[in-house]
Amino acid sequence: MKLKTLLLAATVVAGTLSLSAQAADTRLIRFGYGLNQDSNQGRAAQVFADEVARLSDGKMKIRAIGAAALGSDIQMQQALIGGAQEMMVGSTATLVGITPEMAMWDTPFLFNSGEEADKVLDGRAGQMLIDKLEEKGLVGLVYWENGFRNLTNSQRPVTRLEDFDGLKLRVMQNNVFLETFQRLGANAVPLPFSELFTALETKTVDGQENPYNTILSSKFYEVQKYLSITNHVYSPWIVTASKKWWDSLSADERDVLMQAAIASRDFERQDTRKEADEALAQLKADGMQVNEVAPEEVERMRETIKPVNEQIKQDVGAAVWQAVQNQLKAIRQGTDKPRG
Ligand code: TK8
Repeated sequence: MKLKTLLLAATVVAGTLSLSAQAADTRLIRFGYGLNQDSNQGRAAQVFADEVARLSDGKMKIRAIGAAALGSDIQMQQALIGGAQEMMVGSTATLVGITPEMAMWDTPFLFNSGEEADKVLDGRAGQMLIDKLEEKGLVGLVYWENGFRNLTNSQRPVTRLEDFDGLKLRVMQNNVFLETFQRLGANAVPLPFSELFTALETKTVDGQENPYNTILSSKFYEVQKYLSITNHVYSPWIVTASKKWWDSLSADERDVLMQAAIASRDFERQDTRKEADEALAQLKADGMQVNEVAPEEVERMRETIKPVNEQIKQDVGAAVWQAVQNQLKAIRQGTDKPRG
């Protein structure tokens, strides 16, 4: 019995040794994401993978795995926290269950442009929220652009506040989105993105909201007739790593990942903005009926959902809320000083 235990222990030790020897040669890193490979998310994941290979002379290898093949955003976040998966990119909105402060970015009509979002996300406020992830077992690297969200549905063009009445809309798994769309009069149904296409196709829900890029790359135009330009919120994506795993890396390895993440971010924002401009025309060509929403109707929507801001303020705390508002004020007055 004793001998058997000893032998077993020896085998385990040998196994562990050969595993770590292998790991020292090349580190295989699984990087999961939710959209298709042929999307702005997929293209930027590939840039990240290429940069990591280049900067590490091939010693670190990213395996980018899209289409939620590793799970929904929320499932992947749990895998990262537990150490079963190394990295991912996904919506900040789906992180709110773990880090309530992330709800800051769900504030309707917070940013007026992508450039404003870049400054705040890459600035002090963005970093404050990244820092909050650590105690939850995640390491935040950079924010990518998901983009300004617009509404699609299979029932009718949404041109006035009243058009939301009774529309069954899928929302992200997040209380701010749930409350926002309930206040607008919709019947809001939280669902993971990975289940969305089928839910639209089978008419389990009438509609959803996402940037033009995603409406195109996820082929929602095949199952949605109407696209209403609401631009109701700017969504970031965030690149995260498992803290358990991150803590096992050398300083050089972390440096490679951080540098590659920044390169992927800069590529992704440019690529996404360029695609967004072209995507709207493509969606029209694919048969979607597109309508703008008159400024006074946008204003009515904005007023209707204003109380949501009070809830967000409470959830994220005065320090975060004020840091964002102060920077936005400075940006709009032309007195903002870039970090670093
Ligand atoms: C992709 C999601 C997606 C988001 C959503 O995994 O869920 O609607 O906009 O980009 O994170």
